Amino acid sequence: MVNWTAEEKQAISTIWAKIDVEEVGAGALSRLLVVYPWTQRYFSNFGNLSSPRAIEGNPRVRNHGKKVLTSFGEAVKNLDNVKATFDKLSELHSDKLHVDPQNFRLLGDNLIIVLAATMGKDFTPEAQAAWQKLVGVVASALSRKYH
Ligand code: HEG
Repeated sequence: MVNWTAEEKQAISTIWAKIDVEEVGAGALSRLLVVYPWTQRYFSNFGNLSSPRAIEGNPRVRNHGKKVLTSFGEAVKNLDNVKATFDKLSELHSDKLHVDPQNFRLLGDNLIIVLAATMGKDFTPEAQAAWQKLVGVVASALSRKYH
């Protein structure tokens, strides 16, 4: 059970309200695929991923990034219940997609970097700390059904 302070909850929802889900979701997934190219293996049906420009301009990457961050938003709305919120999704990533759970952390790191770049001064150290905690909680919730 994770405990959130009122300040952490506030910091998370303040930033979330400012996020363009498509832009930030696409940015985080694109960076993941560029910085950690072995993550491309899960998206072999997405077409051209042969260069950073191809990845950033790939509509399927964009669409999937939006889908992932929209889903991430369920954690924002259910901060006290993130594990149960991602039960089914954890099963899917484990049993069907066979995604190495280490990649959830790498995606979280890239999300933080994109937030820092897009939010500028709004992404205070306190806001970063709360988001850093959130991406960790999401990664562990998604890793729960691996066995
Ligand atoms: Mg995953 C599908 C959420 C990280 C690879 N991911 C999905 C779907 C959601 C989702 C909502 C659609 C599920 C459905 O169709 O029912 N993913 C999600 C979250 C996070 C995450 C919330 C982390 C915050 N995913 C993630 C990572 C990888 C990955 C790090 C691989 C490096 N996801 C993946 C693949 C699919 C999904 C390959 C299927 C894509 C497709 O074929 O369309």
